Amino acid sequence: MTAPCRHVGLTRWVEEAAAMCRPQQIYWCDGSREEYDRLMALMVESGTATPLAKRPNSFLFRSDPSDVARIEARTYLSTLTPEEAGPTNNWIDPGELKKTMKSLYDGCMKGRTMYIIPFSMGPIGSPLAKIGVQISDSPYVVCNMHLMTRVGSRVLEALGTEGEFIPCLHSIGAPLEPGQHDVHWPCAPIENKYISHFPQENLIWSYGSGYGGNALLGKKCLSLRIASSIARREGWLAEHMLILRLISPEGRKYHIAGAFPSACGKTNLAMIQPTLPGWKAETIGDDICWMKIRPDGRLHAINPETGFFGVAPGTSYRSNPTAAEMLKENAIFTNCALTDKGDVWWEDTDGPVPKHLIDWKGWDWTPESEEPAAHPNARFTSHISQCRSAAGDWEDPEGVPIDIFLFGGRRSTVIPLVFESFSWDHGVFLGATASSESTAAILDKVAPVRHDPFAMKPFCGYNMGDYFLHWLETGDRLGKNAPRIFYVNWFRKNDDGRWLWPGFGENSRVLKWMCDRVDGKVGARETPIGLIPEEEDLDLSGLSVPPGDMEELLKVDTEAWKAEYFDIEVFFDRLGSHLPERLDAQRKALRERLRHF
Ligand code: OXD
Ligand code: MN
Repeated sequence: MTAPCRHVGLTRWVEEAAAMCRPQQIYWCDGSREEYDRLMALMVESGTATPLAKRPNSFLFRSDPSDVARIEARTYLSTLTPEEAGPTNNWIDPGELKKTMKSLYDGCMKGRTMYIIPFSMGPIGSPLAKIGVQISDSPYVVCNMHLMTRVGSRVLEALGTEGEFIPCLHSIGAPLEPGQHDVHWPCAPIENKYISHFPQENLIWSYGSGYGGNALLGKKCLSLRIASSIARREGWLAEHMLILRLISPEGRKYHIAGAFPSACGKTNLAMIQPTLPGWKAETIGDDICWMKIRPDGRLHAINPETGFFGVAPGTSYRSNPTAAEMLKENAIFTNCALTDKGDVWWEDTDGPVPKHLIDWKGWDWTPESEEPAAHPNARFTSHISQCRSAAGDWEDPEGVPIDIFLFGGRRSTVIPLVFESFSWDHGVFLGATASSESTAAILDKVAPVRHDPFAMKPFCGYNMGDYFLHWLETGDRLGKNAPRIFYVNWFRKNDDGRWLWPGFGENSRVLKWMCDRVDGKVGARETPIGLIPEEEDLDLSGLSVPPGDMEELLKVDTEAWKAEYFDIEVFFDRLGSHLPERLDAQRKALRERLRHF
């Protein structure tokens, strides 16, 4: 196909990539519905996609068992010096990394089509949006990008002849020789997978994986790793946060941005159905949030994506009725199990466990089988237009003004249900010291509890210490307009392993306390770790929590916090001279408060 593109720089980059990767053909994506249907039909014909009889226009994919999640050990931040990447990123010298990857890219698209996917993160033309162009040899990636971003000709038009774009080169790393039979999920072996970022050039090179954040390069690679480094230079924030609007019975709107590591219920919270009478919630985004200080002096947020790439296991009418409805049609499923009636299934969904399934690896499965039927990181992809809780103005190019920041993680002990920071600096300290128990969204084995500052450990595109400083300085610029900062933990358990808090829609009670704090309507008790509600400050009407559980949920166990404190100290020490003094002061202040409590 001849290039529909008048942009000399883009045309040249595509020609260079084609000369290196040597595809059989080049195809420029127009982003149309017809294109989506045609590529899906091709994948059904080749056996890669299974149409689902029970869900109109929905398809199941099964990946290679080596390609099921983000691989942090194969993800690189190739800044000029290791110090710029900092101790939380994997670093390789850019020259060396490019040399290795060029030899992998050499001829890697033989026998395949090279798709050129122009895309916009953020509404086209928004002052907060960025344009990227992904080159990929995966039609699965093209279809997912259609749902997750704004793809095609209208992006090329916005780019014009010399607009700025972020080049994203992706190959599954599985050339096809003439006559060679293709497999259902071609990819490269683990040791040849590279997800590489070159922040100095705003460049992304990904090789060997076709899965999720490794391959849909607009998401984690562009919108978080590269965007966070651009945001630091340009004075804004690119964050791993959901965006939620809460509306009180009186019609007052509160905007919440929340950072949680993957598999901490972020999508569920973004689609919460408040149980408190009269309260409503609207979804603006479930994963990524770009924020800029606008002329009103407040921090405005947009969701740069257009869809959800959510974890399927655990999604049900109980945990997330909005998602359960959303997935009834027009969805892509990856690594879920298949029922005999042509539906998808996963662990912890509604209804009885089927007597027979085809599991995510394509094998027969029965309830006696030892392994789960769906992979724990099985995913759904769905466009936001399918989501009944999506705010009518979710795409407003000006974004929404943020009132509240939430940090959190999955911790069965120690961390109370909710507390508020004493100040902006203390709030940044809470974000910086956030931790969570390990999840299935990453392939690598990690410690049972790991520090995941701002839920950005895998996604921060520069030195984490400098990132903390950027947050502190953003607070200085916001002054009295700075959002309030809270920390939550929905995942506390008692000694017998029973959940202490019902979670899901009931979390609205905790969110209401925050809104009331913003409006100065409700009190809090000062503790060494922050401001905690008294039981009577929370609206618990109509909720029956077993006696003693609320006390446990709102308790500060000083001895356990002293142990927690030492972990923080060890983590902060790793940042060396990049740890901002103001955060070190927060650390010392916590130590003093714990000592005197
Ligand atoms: C995600 C993640 O997939 O954070 O959103 O892992
Ligand atoms: Mn995420």
